[in-house]
Formats: sequence, C-alpha cells, structure tokens
Amino acid sequence: MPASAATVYINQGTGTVGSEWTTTAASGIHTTPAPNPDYEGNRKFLGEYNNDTLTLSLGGLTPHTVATVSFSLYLIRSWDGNDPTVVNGDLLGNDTWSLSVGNGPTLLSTTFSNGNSVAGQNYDGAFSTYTYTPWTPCNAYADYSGPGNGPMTGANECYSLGYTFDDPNRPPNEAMDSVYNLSFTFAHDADNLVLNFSATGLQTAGLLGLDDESWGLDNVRVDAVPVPAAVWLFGSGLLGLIGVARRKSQSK
Ligand SMILES: [Ca+2]
Ligand SMILES: [Ca+2]
Repeated sequence: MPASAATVYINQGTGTVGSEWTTTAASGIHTTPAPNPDYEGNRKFLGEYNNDTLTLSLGGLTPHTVATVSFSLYLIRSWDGNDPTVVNGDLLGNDTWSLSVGNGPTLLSTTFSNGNSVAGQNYDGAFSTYTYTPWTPCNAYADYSGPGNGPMTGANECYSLGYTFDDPNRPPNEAMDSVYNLSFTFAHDADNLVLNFSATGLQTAGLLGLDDESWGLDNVRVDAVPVPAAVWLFGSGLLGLIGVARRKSQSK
C-alpha cells in the first residue's frame, strides 16, 4: 500500500461484534481452543460460520479511488475442496468460500480443502500474503497428486488453531484447521463500501454442522487510498496551462 493509505477499519476480534457487521447466523467472538505452540497463543475471531454471509458495511469514507481489504481467514475442520463423493445424498465437496463487493465485483469465489486425500482445492495462493520469514508452505498432503491444487495450497498456517475432527477413516481427533492471510485491492470510489464474506456448499446440521466445517475472520482491515494531493495540484496546474494557451491563441 502507498504511504498515503488511510486505514478506515480494523477489527482484531477482541471485543463485541460492532453494528457495522451483519450476518445470517448468530454472530460472536470465538476463541481458538488449543493453539499450536509453534504459532501465537489463543486468538479471538469473528465466527464460527457455516453456509452464511457476513457483511461489513462502512460509510463516510474519504475521497478515494482504490480500496484494499485484508484479513485472516480461518478454515475450521473438514473442508473437502472439490471432493465429488456423495454420502447420504450430501455432496462432500464444492466447499466454497467467497468475497464480493456490494454492487461490485466478486473478489474471490473458490474451493478450499483442509486435507482430503482424493480431491484438491481450486484456490492457488494468488491472494495470500506471506508474513512469516522464511515462509514454509502448508500442505496437508505434501505428496498430493490429484486434480486441482493440493489441500492448503497458499495457507499461511496449518494445524495452528487447535481444532480437531473425528473422521472414521482417519486418526481420531486429528488436528484440522488452516489460516489464510488474504489481501485484495480493487477500484472503488463510493463513500460507502459493503463487503460480503460467505461460504456455500459446506456440510450443515444434517451431518455435523459447525463441528464439521466452519470458518471465521480475524484482523479485518480496510484501507481507502485517498486521492493524492499531487493529483489535484497537477490537475489545477494543467487547467492553468490550458488557460494560458487559450489566452495566447485568442490574442493572435
Ligand atoms: Ca467434510
Ligand atoms: Ca464438505
């Protein structure tokens, strides 16, 4: 981000959920249960959500032409990516997470997998910001050779939040979560901004609901890049030159 970027919103997930957030589900601050000591300690975040939409509505933005939204996406338990398997009429895969701008573009709509040996995910890491140095790629199955990108491609953290899942075909109470630090910059000049964070295709109450597949947000930050003063100066200077040129041509 340029130095002139103005931070207009930060939510570290440490307080109550502000009125700028609306959601299709019960909203709250959750605390990670048993964090991996290799990472930071217990974290508070907005969640947990299932096939829900979480909307952030901001108003009164200063004049700007570009906005950036960045955040940590927590993917919890058994996200299946593109798994085509159907169990009891329920498709395991097509586990999709999306971000769109209200009355604007879809910034991301893609599938994620937290470790499914038969199907990968569509997310390829394009919007991940890697903050750890040196950054070690997370990959739930490093030798994954199936279609799509391997599970956890582009994740900043894996097995770090302390969530576990009991899959009858896997070791009991297996650690299963991932964190993606994502950032999107897009053209935007309205004085209000609506962002819709959502998921679709997740297993719901018919199976295990939130104990099966869920997600949350942390460290949400929106930056609106002000129209630089230099642009205004250049613009008025240009108008002045045009005025001079016009007067010169009229004096001929
Ligand atoms: Ca699952
Ligand atoms: Ca699923």
